[in-house]
Amino acid sequence: MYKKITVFMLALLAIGNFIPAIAQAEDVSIQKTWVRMRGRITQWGASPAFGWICAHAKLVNVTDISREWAAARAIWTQHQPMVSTHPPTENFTISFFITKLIDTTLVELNYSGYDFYISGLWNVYNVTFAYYVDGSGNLLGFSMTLEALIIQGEGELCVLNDWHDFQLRIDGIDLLSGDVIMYAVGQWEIKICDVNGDGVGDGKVDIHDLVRVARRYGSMPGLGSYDIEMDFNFDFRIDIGDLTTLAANIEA
Ligand SMILES: [Ca+2]
Ligand SMILES: [Ca+2]
Repeated sequence: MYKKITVFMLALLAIGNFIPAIAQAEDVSIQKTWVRMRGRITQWGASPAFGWICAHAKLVNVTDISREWAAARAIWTQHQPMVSTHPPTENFTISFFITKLIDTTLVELNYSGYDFYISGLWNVYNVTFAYYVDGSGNLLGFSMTLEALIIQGEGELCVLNDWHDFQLRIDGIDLLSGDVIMYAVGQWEIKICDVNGDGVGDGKVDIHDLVRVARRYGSMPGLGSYDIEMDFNFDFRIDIGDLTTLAANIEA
């Protein structure tokens, strides 16, 4: 009998120890922060450059354990703007550079003197498009060549001077830099396909975003009003693939 009581009391003690653990589990705090940044590339090493960079990130903190996600890509040329206001009248080529973050090491706000910071591995390519047009400026066809310059190079995107400037350092190429033209940091979800209102978005993906992307349908670097922010699959063309992605994300 004595043994039975002892066992029962030990069981109670064990339950007693277990209850606070459950109570603590209910105190889990989850904090989510979304970041969007878009910049204009103006400088590549000592030379002027023309292009854009865009980055999205999500920082999640679950009871002091951080998890991050980030996507970033950039496109730039050395000699010519990538947007054409008039249809081309003859065949032409355009050579440009692109980079894409392919693996993320660190994503932080207010880190080491920077307003926003992403480090990771980047691929860099030199891309050349040859466009064939008729006398009316209609695109008859094109060819693309892609030359890998850097594969999995270590690099970091740093936003500084109170979100005014950015620098993109990638091992093996010169420093890219320019101005931040838009950024958003919030506790609400910033959706990649929310691109209306000059790219700032309005918090939801709907017909307004679809119209904005559809207006750039068929545009490519150097041809029409190509916009990296709306080239969701980053295949250098705003086409049915991007519209399909947007349509799949439209909210009721
Ligand atoms: Ca929208
Ligand atoms: Ca595309």
